[in-house]
Amino acid sequence: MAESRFVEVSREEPIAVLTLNRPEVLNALDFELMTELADRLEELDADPAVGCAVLTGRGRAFAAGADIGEMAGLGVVDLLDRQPFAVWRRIDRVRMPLVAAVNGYALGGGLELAMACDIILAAASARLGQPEIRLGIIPGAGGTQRLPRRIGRYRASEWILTGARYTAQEALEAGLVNRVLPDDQLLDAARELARTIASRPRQAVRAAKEALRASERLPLGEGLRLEQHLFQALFATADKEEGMRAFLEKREPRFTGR
Ligand code: DAK
Repeated sequence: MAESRFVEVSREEPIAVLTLNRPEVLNALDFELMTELADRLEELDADPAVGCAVLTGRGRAFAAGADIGEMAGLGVVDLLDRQPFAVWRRIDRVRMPLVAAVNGYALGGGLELAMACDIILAAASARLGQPEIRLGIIPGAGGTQRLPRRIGRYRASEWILTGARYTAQEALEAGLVNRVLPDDQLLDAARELARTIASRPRQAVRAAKEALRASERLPLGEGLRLEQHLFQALFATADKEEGMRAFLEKREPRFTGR
């Protein structure tokens, strides 16, 4: 795996832990960091030995948003030329599940990155929000679409229109995070959850992720059709045979990912 400046990868098969490592600026997401993150995630996604990844941040932040220093120098032509949105689409296309372990600030693009993951665990001291409005912009990596779908339109309106920061407990009550953990237990809890997911049959896990993510964009009828197709496809896998046979034989299944 290639070396990264800002994204540390710890392979702990069958999982991997990716740590955003730019703590001096609270892991501000500049173009280089985002590109490295997409590169590393794609490499891990293509690796059959890895079934789930944890994403977290070094220091006081998960990520305090896009790099304001970098953004300040950009005009609209730079956005059109550099296509900064493309790297976010690459992260959205990762097929293995991602667990966000939000260890501190998750603001703006940092929260959008957490929301691009499939499950969010938060440390008790974490602070979350979409402060873009204070800078004269709006969320640009999914916040206006994903936040209302996750916490409801009125609550999302308040978060996005005020730019306020919220505690992990408030995020839990809003339904934005799965669990709040004492700070020193966050990473172990995320690892354990990731290991459980990685132990499940790989093709079924991917299919479930695809269907779950589609539920946010497809009308119900189309979503149900997608679910049916994915369900049917799994009947061609060896792991479906093994999973059901193991149940009937009252033994632990031995999945191969095939
Ligand atoms: N960018 C650059 N530097 C940042 C930063 C950021 N987002 N956040 C913090 N830093 C830097 C600070 O400037 C400071 O650097 P030095 O002064 O030491 O050189 C260092 O990190 C420590 O921060 P503070 O001194 O401010 O620490 P405090 O504890 O006092 O405050 C804070 C922590 C998180 C409350 C504060 O740092 C803060 O408010 N940070 C900015 C949060 C913010 O506004 N984030 C939203 C940015 S807008 C897009 C996709 C996504 C986006 C845009 C486009 N496309 C696909 C095109 C997303 C946009 C955003 O996220």
